Amino acid sequence: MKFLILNGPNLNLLGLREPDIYGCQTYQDLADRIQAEAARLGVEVTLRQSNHEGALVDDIQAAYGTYDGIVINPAAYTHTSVALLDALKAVAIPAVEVHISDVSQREDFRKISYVRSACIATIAGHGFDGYLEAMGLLKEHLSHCKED
Ligand code: CA2
Repeated sequence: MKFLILNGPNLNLLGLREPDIYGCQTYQDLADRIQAEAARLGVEVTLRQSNHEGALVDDIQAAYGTYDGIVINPAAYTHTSVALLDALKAVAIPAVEVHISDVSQREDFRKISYVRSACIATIAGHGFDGYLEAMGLLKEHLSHCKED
């Protein structure tokens, strides 16, 4: 089972600013935790981060036929991007939307997610654990699919 873990703009800056919202740990710490969880679950993961909407669309398109699941934190593009929504719908790979912070408790514009309707679940406000929960959820979802 192969998962693509996609992170959007500015998430490469984790740990450097706004620790009250995003915590003190860095993007590399996140990557290490994801790799450790992948080993525990027995799945393969590829991590990608981009500050560019088109590059994220390219990554989603390229996932078709290669990856079984996508974990995506589109960051600010969550609240603006029809392009990411369309790409997720086009490839139809089971995807889970993750947010480190609880977007439902922040500014109104963060309550809107364009990608949500293309995802099987949204996990928000669980910090880095949300990514690990998303991987477990995808694994469970895909195992059920294979039984059908
Ligand atoms: O809570 C999340 O995971 C977000 O997707 C993070 C995005 C934000 O635009 C979404 O509304 C919620 C922002 C990521 C920026 O990350 C930073 C990391 C360190 C310093 C500054 C920003």
